[in-house]
Amino acid sequence: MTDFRKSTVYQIYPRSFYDTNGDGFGDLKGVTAKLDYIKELGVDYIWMTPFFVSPQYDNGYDVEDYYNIDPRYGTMEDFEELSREAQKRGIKLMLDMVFNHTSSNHEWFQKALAGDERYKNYYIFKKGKEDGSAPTNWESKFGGSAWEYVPEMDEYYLHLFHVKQPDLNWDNPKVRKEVQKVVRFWMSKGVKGFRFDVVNLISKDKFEDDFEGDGRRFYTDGPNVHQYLKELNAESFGQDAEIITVGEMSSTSMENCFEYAGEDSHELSMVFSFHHLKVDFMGNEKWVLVPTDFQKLKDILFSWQIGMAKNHAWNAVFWCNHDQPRLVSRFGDEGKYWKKSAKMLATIIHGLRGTPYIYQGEEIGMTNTDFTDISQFRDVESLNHYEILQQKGLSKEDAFRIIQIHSRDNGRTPMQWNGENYGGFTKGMPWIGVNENYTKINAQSQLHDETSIFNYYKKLVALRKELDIIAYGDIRPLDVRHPSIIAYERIYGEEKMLVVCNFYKTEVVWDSGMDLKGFETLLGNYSEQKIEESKISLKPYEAMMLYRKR
Ligand code: TEU
Ligand code: CA
Repeated sequence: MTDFRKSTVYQIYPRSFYDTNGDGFGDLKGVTAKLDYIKELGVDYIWMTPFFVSPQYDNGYDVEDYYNIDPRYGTMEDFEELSREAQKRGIKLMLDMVFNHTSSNHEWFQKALAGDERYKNYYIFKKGKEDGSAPTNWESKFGGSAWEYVPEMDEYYLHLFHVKQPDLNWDNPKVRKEVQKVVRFWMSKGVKGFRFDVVNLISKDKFEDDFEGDGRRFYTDGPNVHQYLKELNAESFGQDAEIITVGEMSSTSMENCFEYAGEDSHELSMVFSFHHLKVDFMGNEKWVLVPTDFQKLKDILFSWQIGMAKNHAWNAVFWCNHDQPRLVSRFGDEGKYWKKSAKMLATIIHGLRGTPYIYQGEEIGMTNTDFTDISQFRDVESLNHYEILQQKGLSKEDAFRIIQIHSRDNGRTPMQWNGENYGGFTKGMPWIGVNENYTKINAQSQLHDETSIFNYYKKLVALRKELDIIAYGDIRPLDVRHPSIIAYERIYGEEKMLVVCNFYKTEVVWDSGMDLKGFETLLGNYSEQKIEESKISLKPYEAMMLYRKR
């Protein structure tokens, strides 16, 4: 049995991965076709974002039928073939379960709208205020009110996300049973991993106006969330010790994560939290342009590392996913130091305590989109906020600039496989533009280049398997206040590992304050490391992992 603490997960956004039938959408057969590539990277799991039947208002996070595959992505036979082929290669599948909400096309919601009380109770319908306005002033994460009025019922339903994504009522035991059934169905198909979408939002507490924020404090980490997760665990995935789970935790608190991902809490194996990725936000406000707060990034990363370890809880560690801009564009350098900075950023994450996740294209250093016009964007969140920003008084140009930087579409342009048309993603017309830099940045050109970003990731994945210290060692942050260095030490018995990275392009000499005699280099993004007594000289974006047996 693979120990998930030694494992690495590769995330696939199937619609942008590889298209086998020329309709411009990636598909399940496309994932099967690329399994050897994934195997080459050495990862243990593939997390695939939702490919269930869906009208695709939110690219599959609006599920209409949890038991069937959307024809756009293929068939159940395609899924079974993928599962078999993955298994042959020692790769397990992790599916994405979206249970905070369904699509408004879901049979349950349709019945609810038709007046069936049983199904009305599956969702959160409320009367408006006395003046007829929405029950609370909560905002949808995609912009606008979180409530939608249904005239026939004279009631509103809650949608924390898209208006086509009504929130489920987890306080109804029937809903919880339905959800358990879905998980068991996919377990019966041999699935060994589950990612639960925004699962800390399932227990809504008080339906009150929020005069301090957008409402999130009334539904985040709600009062029954732990109980519901323990129940889901007991009634489904907890019955198979091989299954690993990760909860996507929106605006969560660390204290809650001790329990969500605690060794003995019987909830989930690990959690995604996002605080370390809000370091280029203004508080919770994403639609602004502010420089990265490096100190904040370190403080958050390290406090989670230490806090979770102390409380015997496990982190998922990551920079990227389908909701995030591309890593090199965001925290590195797309230009001269593209390769160096991509490797440096990878080093930071892959040396940490936790299970690392690599998002498709990250391993070849893909960059943000090169879109020049709003019509090229597809994501509903981006399009909504483009309008909202202008309503707030921003010019078209300023609003566009913000979308360019923060849009989720940055992470959703097609995987760049080779130098052929559309980066080899499709023979048809891709559903979203391919970045023109595919001639330079593509998988094919990196596979056989020892110095490529791909091969660097491959080494990081292998090292975690080889060295127990990476998986199990304690962590101690070093020189946390340093303005350009991020460094930490891992400790495991007599062994020590040192991770030192220059986050910027200015060369710097760092005094570690310790005797570095006996340390050997495990990995670095320059061919030689300059270490003298306690000092390390770091070139632009230099990163290294050093190791000493005792
Ligand atoms: O995302 C949850 C979420 O709150 C954010 O990632 C959000 O999409 C964004 O940061 C807002 O600025 C999950 C999925 O990963 C995402 O793709 C879905 O759209 C969302 O849930 C709804 O299911
Ligand atoms: Ca296709």
